[in-house]
This record gives sequence, C-alpha cells and structure tokens, in this order.
Amino acid sequence: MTNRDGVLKIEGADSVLLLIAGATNYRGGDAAEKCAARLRDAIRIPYEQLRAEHLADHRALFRRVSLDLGAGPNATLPTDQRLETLKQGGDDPQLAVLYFQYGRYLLMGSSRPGCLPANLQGLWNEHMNAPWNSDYHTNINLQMNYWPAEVTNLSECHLPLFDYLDALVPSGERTARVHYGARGWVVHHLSDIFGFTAPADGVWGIWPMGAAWLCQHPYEHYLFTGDKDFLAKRAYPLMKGAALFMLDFLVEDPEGRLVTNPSHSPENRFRKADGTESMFTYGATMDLMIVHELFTNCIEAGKTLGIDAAFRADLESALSRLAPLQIAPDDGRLKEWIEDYDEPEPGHRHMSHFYGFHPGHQITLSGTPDLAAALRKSLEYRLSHGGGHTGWSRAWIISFWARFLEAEKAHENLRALLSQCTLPNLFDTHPPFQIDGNFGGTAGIAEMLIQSHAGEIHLLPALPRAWANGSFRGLRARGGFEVDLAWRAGKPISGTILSTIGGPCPLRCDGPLQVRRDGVPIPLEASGGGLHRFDTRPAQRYQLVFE
Ligand code: FUC
Repeated sequence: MTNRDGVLKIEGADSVLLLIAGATNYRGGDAAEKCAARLRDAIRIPYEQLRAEHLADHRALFRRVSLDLGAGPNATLPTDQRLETLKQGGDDPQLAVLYFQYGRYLLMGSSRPGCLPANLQGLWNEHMNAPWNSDYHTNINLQMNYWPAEVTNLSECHLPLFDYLDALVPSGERTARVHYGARGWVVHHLSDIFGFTAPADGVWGIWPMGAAWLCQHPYEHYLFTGDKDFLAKRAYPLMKGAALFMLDFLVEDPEGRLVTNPSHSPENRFRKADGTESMFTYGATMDLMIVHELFTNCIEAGKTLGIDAAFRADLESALSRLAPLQIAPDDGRLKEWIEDYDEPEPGHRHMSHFYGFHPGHQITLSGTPDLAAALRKSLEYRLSHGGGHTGWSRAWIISFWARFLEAEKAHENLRALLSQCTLPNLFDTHPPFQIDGNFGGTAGIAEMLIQSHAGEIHLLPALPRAWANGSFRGLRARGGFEVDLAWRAGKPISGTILSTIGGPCPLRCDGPLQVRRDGVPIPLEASGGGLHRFDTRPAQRYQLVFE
C-alpha cells in the first residue's frame, strides 16, 4: 500500500477493508483528533464484529415496522428502471414500500439521539456551499423532516429536534426581547446550528411563527408516547415559552379581534385592489391556526400536569378573541389571508392555510365539516393551478388527500412524487435534492394506512385500489398504541393493538369487529359509522377479529 500525493494505492490485494471516520468541532475539540481516535478503536475490531454491531443497531429500529402492499412485476428491477416504468404508467406497489422504508432509513441515518437534527439534505450534503446553506428552514421543511418520526415507530429519532429547540431558546428569547419587546422565545423562517433566530433572507424572513409551529413536535411526541415526564420537563417549557411570545405579540385589529402583525402566509404574495403586490398583512390564516393549536395544546398540557391555572386562563381568554378562520363568500374556499386579496400565484408551493388540517387538526371532516369542505375547494383550486410542483409540496398533498379520505387522489399524488420529484437513488428533489419530500412522502404513506389525529384510530382511512391486499406491522398511533393489520380486497381481516400505557382505545374501521385479549372477547362500545371503543390495560396486546 502506498499513500502519495493524496492517492492511496493498493496492489496485490483481493479485498480491502476501508474504515472511514468523520467528526466535527461544532461542540468543541479537535475534529482530526476525534477521527484518529475512532479509527484507532475501530481497527482493533474485526470486520465481522463491526458489521454485526452495525446490523444490530440498525435492525433494532428498522425492524419495528414492516409493510407489504403486494409484490408487483418490477420488484427485481433496478430502482431507476422502476421509476421509469412508473412514469410510463406502470404500477409498482412494492416501490411505495421501498420509498416508505427508505424514508425511515434516512431518518434513522440522519437523526439519532445525541446528534443534530436532520437538515435540508438530511446529512447527505455534497457541496461546500449547499443549497440554502444546508440549514433548518422552519416554515415547513424542518417540521416535515419529522412527520414520519412517531407514526413509523422511530420516536427516539425525534429527540435531536427537541435538543435543538432547547439550544435555540436562549437566542430565541433574546430575539423576542430585542425585536418585539416580548417575553418567551421566537424563531423566524430559518435557523442554523449556531442558534440563529432573527429575521433573515428578505421580507418573508419576518415570520415570527417558527418556534410556535416547532412546538407541535414535542407535544406530538407526548401524545404518541404518553410520557408525562417528557411532557413536564421537556415539551411544556418549550411550548409555554413560545406561547408567552405569542401572548405578547398578538394585537387587536380594528374590530377588536386578536391577530398577528406583521404577518404573511409563508413566501406567498398577494395583490391589493390598487394593483400593487405585497407579502405583509396581519392575521394570515396560518398564523391564526398555529396560535390556536399552540394555545390549545398548552391548555391541555397544563391540565394534564395540573399546573399553571392562571396562565391557562390567559390563553383561554386570548383564544376566545382570536380572529376566526374565514370562508370566501364568492367561491367557498378557505381564505389564506384575513382580507380579500387576489393571488398572483394561485398554484403556490406553500399551502400554509392548510396547517390546521394537516399537520394540525383544528379542522377535521367530522368536527368542522364546513371548514373542511372549504379547504377541499382550496386544494382543488391550488392543484388546478399547478400546485405541488416542488418535492416537499407534492409530498404534503398526499397527506391532505389522505385526511380527506380520498385514497385514489392520495395515491395519484404519491405516484406524482415518485415520477416527478424523485431522483434515481430515491432522494427527493425540490429540485435540487432536498430531503423533506422523502420524509413528507413517508409520512403521507403512513397517513393513508392509519390516522389518529381526530381522537380516534382510523384503520386504512385512504387505502387505494392498487394496495387491495397487504399488511403492516408496528405503526404507532396517538395514545401509546402500536398497531399490526392485515387486509384483503380492501377490507381488514386481522390485526393486533398493543396498548403501551393503557386507557380507552377508540377504533374506526370498516366492517364488524371483535376485540379479544388472550382469546377472551372484550366488551365493545359501538357508536356508529364504524367507531368502536374499548378499554385497554398498559402493556397488553389485543387481537382484532373482523367478521
Ligand atoms: C422554503 C421553500 C423553498 C425551499 C426552502 C428550503 O423557503 O419555500 O421552496 O424548500 O424552504
């Protein structure tokens, strides 16, 4: 072996073991030293053992979930050819499985406890000057990276995000104080590992909603795991700080309603009656939805923990004065802005006023049918004007249709994601390569198979015809549940539910249902429309029998 002029040359060998180390001085220390130490340790371990350790580490997370949507004819072709076949109109349900599991793999690879969260390229940035500096955009992108974390049973991969939020708080508090004279903490539309929280990038950088949106994540982590200790020590302090900022930031509009100001609907602009274009307004719909959700979550969390009654009263009072969501009288769409404005770009990639439908759940089909119907019109309008043209935007649409229980439309958009916004190695392309679409697409597939945002677990809410026969194992639902399910001809045939923390299990599914524990039937309370309720005990598994 020779190592000359930066070239390693190996001769006369029939195999080579390469050990590669990478390190950073981000948290101090000498990166080269760290690499050398790791290599010194690794070289002492035989290859077989290194590999076995890697496999054990990988499998512990990866094998929690399996998904089978039927084989299809192309399963043995290389990925680029499969994508090509899909573009030509072919069907390949197993490619959806591959994409789904690849998304889980990418999250496992880019977001492990103790590390930084996945950035715009996950950690697979190949540039010295990466697109958007390989940073954390907080007006959709960072959040989308974590949409699959809980439902696809990678809850601990969510933790780096919470560490990151903790690290942003001190500078977020300073920005809140200096820019707005407000309490609490704020993040604008992008941030980085050095604690950047101030406005940046142009007028659309004045969007002080990042922390409030990001606080959805620790609360969702609690909802999926039921970990009250996490809620008390980690989630609630973050949420309360973001809510304090909002309480100070909200102002009265001329009609006495509370609104955000200044405000804009992420990166979208509008045309006023005098023909001029602007981004800034007050009380953009997304802001109202984010504030509504944050305050509601804080109130629920405070009640669960039995703390902060006075603060809860402040939040309740602000919530009751928040400007309402509005349906446009002329065309019945949900308004993106508080005023009636023209839209110069009606197919804009951001669909921010859908926030309260997904990833939030202020709007649901059964809870707020009028708003849901208005939003559906907004979605159809957006799509008919070219919406969904970036990878992440297309991925988001899959989840919208899944929540509208429109299986074929969700599937159509998954096909579009794969055929128009996916590179031959299955990386998502904005373009350029940007990983959020992978994670959004993975979450979208999960959303087609199981939903739990509306106070019930909905099995197979948006199962397309192409996936008529299949099964999954290990998907998670809010309330600490883990679900396995098999189906034939579009109908569930068997399944199990593991209750990790106990409590009532409201289950919506197609057809008659029996629930058994250790073979013994459990009393079911049926409330129509396929909704069944039963009580569960912690760490008990329940068999679902559909007959
Ligand atoms: C937001 C989006 C862009 C891009 C960037 C990283 O600003 O509007 O489309 O995804 O983040």
